[in-house]
Amino acid sequence: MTPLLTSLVDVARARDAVAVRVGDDVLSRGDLVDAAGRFAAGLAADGPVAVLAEPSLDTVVAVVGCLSAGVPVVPVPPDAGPAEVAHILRDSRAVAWSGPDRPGVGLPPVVPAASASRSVSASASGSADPDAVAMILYTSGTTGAPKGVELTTAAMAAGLDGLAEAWGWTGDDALVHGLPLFHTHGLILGTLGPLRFGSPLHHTRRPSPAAYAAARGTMYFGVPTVWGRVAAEPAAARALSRARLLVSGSAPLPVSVFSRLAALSGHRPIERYGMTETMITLSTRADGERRPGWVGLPVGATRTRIVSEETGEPVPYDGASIGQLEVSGPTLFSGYLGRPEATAEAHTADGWFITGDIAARDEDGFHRIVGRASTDLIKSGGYRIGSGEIEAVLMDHPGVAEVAVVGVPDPDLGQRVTAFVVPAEGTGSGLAEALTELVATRLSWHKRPRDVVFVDALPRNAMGKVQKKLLH
Ligand code: MCA
Ligand code: AMP
Repeated sequence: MTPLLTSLVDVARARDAVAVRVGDDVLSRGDLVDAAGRFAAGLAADGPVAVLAEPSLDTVVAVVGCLSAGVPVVPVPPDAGPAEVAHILRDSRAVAWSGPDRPGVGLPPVVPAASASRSVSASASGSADPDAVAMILYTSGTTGAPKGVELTTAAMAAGLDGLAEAWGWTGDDALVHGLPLFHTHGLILGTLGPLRFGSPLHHTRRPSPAAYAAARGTMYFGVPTVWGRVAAEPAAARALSRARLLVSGSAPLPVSVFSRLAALSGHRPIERYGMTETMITLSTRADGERRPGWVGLPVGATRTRIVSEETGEPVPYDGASIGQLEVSGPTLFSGYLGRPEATAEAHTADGWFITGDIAARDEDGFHRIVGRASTDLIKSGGYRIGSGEIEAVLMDHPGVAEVAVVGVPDPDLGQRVTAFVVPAEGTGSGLAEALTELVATRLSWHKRPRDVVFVDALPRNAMGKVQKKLLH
């Protein structure tokens, strides 16, 4: 088993080199290993640790500390409201809390020890069980509260190595991004990746065009919303011409953004596709074709197949025939924490993971993502948001008689969370603002409806089921 944070194993080499920079705060390789060792030594129990995942050096230290101690990390979104935080803590059975105190958390804080009794370099070199769950990421489904996706060290390592091979990612790279540290993109690819390959990370706190332009990196990560904003600021986009690779993922990159970015920066962006449950499974390559609207070839040992939704049979690989995308390989999650039925439902009888995305593949193995099978999963700004969890919160408001939440196309965010509401009788003004506020404070800021549309009735079919495709 290759260690996960390989670059930290031989930390004596280049102790003073920069490992991570967040905004203006910098941590050297040596200081990161020491601080993570003290964090690990301060862990009183062996269970999962909830880490408030603000973009900060403290978050990086906590994550590396947990990994080196062999306890699962549970990243908590910093904008999560009390209901969402309570759900994550309860569901994950976290035993300790890392980060600024929050009302209602009720877990003992991690107090780093005065000295490191556990060696990060030793654990990074593979003493921890590669098949043990190392990370639990909470992600939305079509119904109910977010589920905990269990990822092993082995899955994360395989996922990162596949990307290194596809992108030519080495210790000579310097990575820049400003993505949240509670999802696969910003945390596993964007933080553990640099620590595995020894390429310093510069996290810009926010993924703004100005911050990307001011940073000096060889490789930049962004979600399509970020690239759309960069492409809209020609000076910022031109400043990225000195980079080696611009990488887009987490949602579809509009062809117009691809073209504009290419024209301004001289780089045709790499597009890659993945899921919290699977790591990144498809990507174009640094040394290969980059085709707008297409997400490329299987990464590493990943295998894909596309099956007809009607017949369950494979569709022809002609670039046009579409079906459900299924994947298998060493980067898959080990299950939804405590939900064996949901885990089983997400897999075929022969063990392939059903992504829920609709795709096509051409004769050369290139893949194109066409959309999602369900209207109940929304992608807004690269965040995956389940309509069911938002509907449940909105139904709790006395002013709401009926509600349906959908993603409406949006030029900046890809999709905009939109709530169609049948108001209860006698409801006064200010309801739209109250509903937005309710979701923002109970769940997360990024899950709040951007629009609330009042309607007399929701469109329903003969069975009484809301026809979300008619709402836009
Ligand atoms: C933000 N604001 C707030 C709060 N949070 N105000 C009050 N309370 C809050 N809690 C304010 C900000 O200060 C800002 O105001 C305004 O809201 C908008 O903030 P901004 O961050 O620009 O938000 P946005 O425009 O809504 O978001 C765009 C974004 C964001 C920055 C691109 O959506 C984002 O970070 N997306 C990344 C999602 C991601 O990483 N997904 C990966 C999932 P002002 O402008 O006045 O300052 S992993 C995955 O998908 C797989 C595996 C994969 O393939 O990668
Ligand atoms: P999450 O688990 O939050 O990472 O969301 C995964 C979902 O994001 C996938 O099921 C896709 O619907 C979407 N997604 C990720 N990358 C891409 C991409 N490059 N193109 C289109 N959709 C994407």
